[in-house]
Amino acid sequence: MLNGQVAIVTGASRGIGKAIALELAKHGVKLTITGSSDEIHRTKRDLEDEGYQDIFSFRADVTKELEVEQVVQATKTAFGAVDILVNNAGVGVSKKVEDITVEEWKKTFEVNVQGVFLYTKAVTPIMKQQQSGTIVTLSSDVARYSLPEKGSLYTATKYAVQGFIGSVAQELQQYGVRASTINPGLVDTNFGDTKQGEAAKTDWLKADEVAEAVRYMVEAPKHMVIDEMYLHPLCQQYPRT
Ligand code: NJP
Repeated sequence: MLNGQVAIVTGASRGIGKAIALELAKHGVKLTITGSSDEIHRTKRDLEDEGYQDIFSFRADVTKELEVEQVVQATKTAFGAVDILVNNAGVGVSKKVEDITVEEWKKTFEVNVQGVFLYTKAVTPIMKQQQSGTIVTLSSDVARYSLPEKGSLYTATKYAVQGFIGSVAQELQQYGVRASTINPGLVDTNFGDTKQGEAAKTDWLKADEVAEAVRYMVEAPKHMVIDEMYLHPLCQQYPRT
């Protein structure tokens, strides 16, 4: 069902984004992948080593409007469409509120919120013209259950993302365009200042499990929208609301 479709995946240098790129490639999706470092080209090479083709990698910062527009236009020119956008790039800051600097506040909002806005804005005219498209944004479980400690900044960005996508979804549904969030709990990656594979993270979700959930969302029949998907490891405690 996804075979031949075209996707842009942001933040695919490693972690969840790289796993999403691999999962979509396995299902025949043509890919544009981005990251802000040259590591993104390694992801392309790794995918090609596994036999996948039709992959463009761009070193492009999600906070820079011009770079975002170039990525989206280059994708449309090369592949003729943009069927799927996965807003995955994100950063985490874990600090007590009194220790957060204004620079950290702005930077985190720029990547986690403005980056989602810029890519969503850039693909919208294309998807409206196509009368189809799916936008999946990596939000977080913290968008419902605020992080209890050192999490105010990160939590604030994901609440913003949740509100933005919730509104965009309603704006675009009349054009056949779907917009959703996926809201994982703890995932074993190098996110923030953590290290993938640490012993304490053995029972956390794995990046490829989140990637499978993203694929399930984009593969849903065109008349069906999965608005949000919350998933978390069984070991993670939640305040249930
Ligand atoms: O993070 P990590 P995850 N422009 O740090 C890229 C959410 N999430 O995979 O720029 C473009 O391994 C960076 O590439 P590079 C989380 O909020 C996670 O765990 O080349 N790209 C890298 O590829 C985030 O939205 C957990 O260094 C930029 C990628 O982003 C998403 O899942 C829980 C960039 C980050 O890879 C992926 O997180 C949760 C920029 N300016 C939600 N800045 C979790 N891990 O537990 C960074 O609820 N990147």
